[in-house]
Amino acid sequence: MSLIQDISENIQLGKAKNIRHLVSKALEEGIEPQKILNEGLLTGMLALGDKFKMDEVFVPEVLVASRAMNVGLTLLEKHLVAEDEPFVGRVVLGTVRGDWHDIGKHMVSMMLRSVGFEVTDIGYDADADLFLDTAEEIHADIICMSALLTTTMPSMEEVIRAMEQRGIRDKYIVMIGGAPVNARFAKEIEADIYTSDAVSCAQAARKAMLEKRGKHEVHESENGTVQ
Ligand code: B12
Repeated sequence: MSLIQDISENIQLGKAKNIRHLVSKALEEGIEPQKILNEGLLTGMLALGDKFKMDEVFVPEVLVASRAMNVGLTLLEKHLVAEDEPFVGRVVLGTVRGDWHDIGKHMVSMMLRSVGFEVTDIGYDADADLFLDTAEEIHADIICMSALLTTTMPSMEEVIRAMEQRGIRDKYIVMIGGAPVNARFAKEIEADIYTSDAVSCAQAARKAMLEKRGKHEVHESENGTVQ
């Protein structure tokens, strides 16, 4: 069995210690971090997801696999996240109220940091107040919400409605994502941006920040405050 297949198998078995060892070994052998992530860790997690759907495995097995997955992601982090990217902006990132899925969020965090964002991760099961208090506290530019359950998608809308109630809707760019979310839902709840994966999330966030900066500068010079 190849090292990559071994990683995928050990994710499915939830063997965090083995994952630590195998991912380190794969890196030492010069295997691309992106390949370890996509073909090893993610392939294993998604294969287990299929077994979960077919009732061949249950929540406890998936939970231990998720822990092993997050161990692997943490090991890959310093190889995937460039340290020297210039600062682009601040993001508050969390999985919404009622939802415990955090693997996709972990990947989104890594990719945002790799293009120069400072990310404050508020964890999972995060309610509207936690998102908004944190955004205000750290002077965020973007609020990023993740949901993996159809039943927790309405929690995303709660955050947007709470922003309106606080009169701060226009202060932040709102991005949403996660497997059941789509562009139509984003439009429906008036989120600004939806993308389907962590890489496109980081690209779209960066583009949105550059546009926001551009608009801000034009607006300020129209008022004569900035030359
Ligand atoms: C792991 C897992 C769990 C673990 C989570 C542990 C953890 N630490 O995350 C545990 C065991 C806790 C769990 C529990 C449950 N789960 Co679950 N789980 C999964 C599983 C197998 C994998 C999810 C995953 O990590 N995918 C891999 C990541 C990388 O993908 P991702 O999250 O989609 O993220 C990518 C993109 O979506 C995007 N993205 C993510 N977030 C964001 C945010 C932004 C802003 C942007 C732009 C993009 C973006 O970028 C990511 C990377 O590219 C899925 C099955 C599957 N195939 O997805 C089921 C699944 C999500 N679970 C499901 C269910 C039903 C449950 C339970 C209700 C089961 C139960 N009976 O108790 C509970 C709910 C618990 C709760 N309150 O949250 C269903 C959801 C069905 C639905 N449509 O609602 C699924 C689809 C399984 C199934 N087929 O039935 N689960």
